[in-house]
Amino acid sequence: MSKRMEQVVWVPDPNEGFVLATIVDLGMDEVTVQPVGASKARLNLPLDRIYTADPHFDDKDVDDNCSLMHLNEATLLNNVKIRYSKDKIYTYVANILISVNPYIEIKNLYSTDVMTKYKGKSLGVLPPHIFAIADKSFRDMKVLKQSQSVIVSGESGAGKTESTKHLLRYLCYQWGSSNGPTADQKILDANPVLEAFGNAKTTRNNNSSRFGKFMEVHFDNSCCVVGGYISHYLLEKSRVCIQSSEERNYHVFYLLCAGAPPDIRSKLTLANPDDFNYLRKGCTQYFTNSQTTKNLENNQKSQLQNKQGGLKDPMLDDVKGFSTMDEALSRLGLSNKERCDIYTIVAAVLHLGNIEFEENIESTKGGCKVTEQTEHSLSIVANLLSVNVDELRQALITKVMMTNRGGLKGTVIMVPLKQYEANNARDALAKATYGKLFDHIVHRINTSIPSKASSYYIGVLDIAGFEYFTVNSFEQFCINYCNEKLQQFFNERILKEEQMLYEREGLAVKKIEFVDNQDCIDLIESKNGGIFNLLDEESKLPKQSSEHFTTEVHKRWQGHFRLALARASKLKAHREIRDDEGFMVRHFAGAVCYQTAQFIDKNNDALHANLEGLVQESNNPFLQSLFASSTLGANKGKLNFISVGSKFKSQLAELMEKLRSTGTNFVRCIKPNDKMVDHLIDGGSILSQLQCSGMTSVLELMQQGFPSRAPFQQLYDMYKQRLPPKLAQLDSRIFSKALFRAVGVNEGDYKFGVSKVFFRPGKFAEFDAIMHSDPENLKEMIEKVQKYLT
Ligand code: AOV
Ligand code: MG
Repeated sequence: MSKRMEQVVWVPDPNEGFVLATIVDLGMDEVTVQPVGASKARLNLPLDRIYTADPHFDDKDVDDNCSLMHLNEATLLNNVKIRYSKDKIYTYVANILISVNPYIEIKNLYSTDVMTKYKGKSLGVLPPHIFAIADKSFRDMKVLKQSQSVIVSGESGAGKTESTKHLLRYLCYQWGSSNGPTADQKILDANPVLEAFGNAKTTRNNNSSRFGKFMEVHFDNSCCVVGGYISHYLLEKSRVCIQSSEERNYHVFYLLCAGAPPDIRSKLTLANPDDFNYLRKGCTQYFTNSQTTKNLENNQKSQLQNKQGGLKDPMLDDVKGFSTMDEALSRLGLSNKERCDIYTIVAAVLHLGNIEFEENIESTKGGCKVTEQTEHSLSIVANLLSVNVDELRQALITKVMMTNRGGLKGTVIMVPLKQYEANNARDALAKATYGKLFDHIVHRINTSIPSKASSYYIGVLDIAGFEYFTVNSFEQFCINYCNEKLQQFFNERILKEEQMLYEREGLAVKKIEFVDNQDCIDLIESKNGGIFNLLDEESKLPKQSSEHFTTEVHKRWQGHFRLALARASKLKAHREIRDDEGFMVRHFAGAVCYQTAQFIDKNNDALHANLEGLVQESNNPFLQSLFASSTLGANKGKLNFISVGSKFKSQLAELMEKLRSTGTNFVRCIKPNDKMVDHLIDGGSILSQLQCSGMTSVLELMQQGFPSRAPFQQLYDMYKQRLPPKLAQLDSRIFSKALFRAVGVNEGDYKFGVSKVFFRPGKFAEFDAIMHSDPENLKEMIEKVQKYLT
């Protein structure tokens, strides 16, 4: 006991994640600890909340966390922290890569020299790197003759999109052809375009992707890049009309105002972003042209530079941004006319936002009209969209409805809209138009990148991780649902692959169980009263209400472990929520309380019948084509409903099927702090990200198994130079066995498989230490090996 009492342990700490402490007293099921540090008081903790610290915890870090002695969340956090302080942003946990956003350009981390170094190297030969994962995917694809995917996850600003770009760049650099407008160049050109239209400045990330994507790089028989394909998910359309304070709309709006050549700007009547309602409701600073950008941003720029150590923020140059986007579009094969068509739609959306309405006091029917001051905007929009100005006006301020009363049954009537309804109609048109434009752009990029002769692909998934805010709405619900599915897949893969490996290698390791989250997935997606299903049902009712929908959810899932009343949630909401205003879901990564007020609205992708009719009959063929695939027309006057949830559900099912058919690699991105600055680490937040990404459960699994492994050949190669030539010629397996006996490794600490030797946690390091000990010791070892072999 007295020995244990001096033991150094990790104990939980709300700010730092874990802090060091010494054990003062061991009770029956509680431990008394003294945290290290002068002012800290003693704590009583349950036994399972303290973790033994590894020796040399204070400065020694390891490339692969699995080579530590004690595998748990505390030692992982410590290892990641120490590495980060040494600018080692990457760490492995077996084959999973953890990547911590440095918020600063680390010199020479992604140069072509480094790319060359990583080519063909097995994982673990060189320090952990995103390039190593790219290379592994490629080698797996080639050897196993199977497509591969890399799942990149993490919260907003953790570095997913940057990681994705490094992965794609590596693949294209190594196996693309180097000249001409080839597939690989087009894959790389897709990014600035997607970012212009789908990224925006938020409070969490100056270049936040507001959509998810799966980018495939296709290879032919001889493993050269021959094509690509992009799938996209859930563009945040609400941002087109409104942004939170300090946030911006999609980059492209500013790029166009600031960077488009004068002739385009005057044709589209674009000038200062401040002139537009859709750009005014958010960030207070705009970057109108190089000059004003400088003025407006000087303050912020220097702040950023102070904070980010001169990290260049591409956001600050909208002028350059425009030409980058425009040139990329052009290289992708879009003609001047096509690009102009696109910019015209973007401008139309901006002008649309400037149309305002007021109550129509002159009319006996009530309703509203376009204000005098904004008639001008109305005609600009009509002009840009090539629709008749009066038809546009009419479509914005009235609604077509089918009567179902008495003798008038089946008659189409025009119902005047109230002012706020007209505002909604205008915003709906803007969101729908922008959404369709985004779909078109992705589609257009896909048609531009050839994909013939493809044998296999490597797909990279860049999609937002689990999230919860003070107020959570439909967007969080969808993204967390997606993360439940990905988590299930992660568990399946990591555990299954681990177990398969043990089986293949003939190791008798008992099956490891994990918490299955299928019940949570069912709650959300079940055809039989799942939340999406209930929401669609509600949307089809003539009189919809979010209170009714919410009550139905509670009724259907009463008593289910995963669902609870919103007020059961201990999470802080802005205000108390009534039972019919929301619900709480117990996700794998924690409980989230959702407010359902806007679920019905946000779940509906359809436009008012007359607005859709208007754009479909436009004289602008491009606009017409954007809306061509819509389902309307036939059911004019009926309730229009296109379910966002159902679409996402089936897209996700398709994605999961793809992922299941590929070999997978995981990259977990971690955001070090909320301030977006370098060299600052918020331990508590990192710990919770590690937990949310399932990393801590992987460690639990590994701790029970044999996490470090080395192929016989690799062991052999590792120690070859230290052996006499005669020994170095032996069969690697026989040699390894003799070596293990000679070194005297404890029987329980390792297992021999068919091609590898497996070590219990931390044991490989011990073994390696012996092998690298003083020459006398080694000599003795070699003599022993020789003795065993004769
Ligand atoms: P995200 O994709 O995970 O957020 P990003 O990849 O956009 O995050 O990264 C956010 C910012 O962090 C970038 O704009 C860079 O300034 C910086 N950064 C990320 N990775 C690196 C790196 N490896 N080296 C240097 N700086 C980096 V979101 O899309 O918001 O969920 O929706
Ligand atoms: Mg992103």
